[in-house]
Amino acid sequence: MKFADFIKEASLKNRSRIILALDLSALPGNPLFEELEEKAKEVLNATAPYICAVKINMQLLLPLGLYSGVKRIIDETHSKGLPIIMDCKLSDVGHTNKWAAKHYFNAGFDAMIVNPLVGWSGGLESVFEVAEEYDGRGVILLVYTSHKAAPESYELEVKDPVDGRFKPLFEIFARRALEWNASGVIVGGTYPDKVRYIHSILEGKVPIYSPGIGAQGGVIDECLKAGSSFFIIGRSIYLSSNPGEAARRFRDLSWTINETS
Ligand code: NUP
Repeated sequence: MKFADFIKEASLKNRSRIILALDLSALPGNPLFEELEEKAKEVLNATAPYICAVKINMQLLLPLGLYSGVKRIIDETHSKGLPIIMDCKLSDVGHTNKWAAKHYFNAGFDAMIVNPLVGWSGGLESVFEVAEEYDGRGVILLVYTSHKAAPESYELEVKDPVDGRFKPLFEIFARRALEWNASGVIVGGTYPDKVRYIHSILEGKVPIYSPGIGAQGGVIDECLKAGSSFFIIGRSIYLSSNPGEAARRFRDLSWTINETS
């Protein structure tokens, strides 16, 4: 099943727009290091009925390894009928990107997050090609990050090669999502005004994924009204004394309207 359909189906089934950022981590020597996979699976099991996808980042990939612990987490996620996204923010040259995409998709990831800064030709073109070869896996573009310094880079005024006018960098990135037929864009939930503006550029054709909810200060309701389709949440769930209950609460907040866009 294509990624876009997979996440939509999981979202409707669990009535949730919450993507679990499964970011537990530990260094060797820390007792958690040996139990990392088990603890990650515990959080996954507790939250699975209330989420529509899982997202993996370097916190688990580096200690567990792609074809060992992470592969088992991918399989466990799929066994619950949920898609899983690799948050690698890829931004290298084409042949390197191509191998990264092949490995992530071969291991079973349904989508990956990439950085549009590197551009199309000799950059991300190869990733979109590999995603198609793997029967429509997803490619999600990082358009406006959630952290404090985001405006310092994403609002840099740059000359648009299409019309020669100066625009903030994130506007060019949003347009690339449309041109490249991306499966989604990341826009920080800490900037609901940017979610609204980017939603208007995308005309509802590309779903907005918003990290930064909870621990970073973003609020679901504001982003939902501004146009976010999905909410990526990590610490406010996995550091909670009851991750299942925390996920359920966020799920209820995320599902105040009935259809995924
Ligand atoms: O702009 C971004 N902000 C962000 O927090 C883009 C991201 N991919 N993330 C990731 O989302 C971050 O690396 C982490 O994996 C997750 C948010 O986690 P938390 O702040 O909810 O714990």
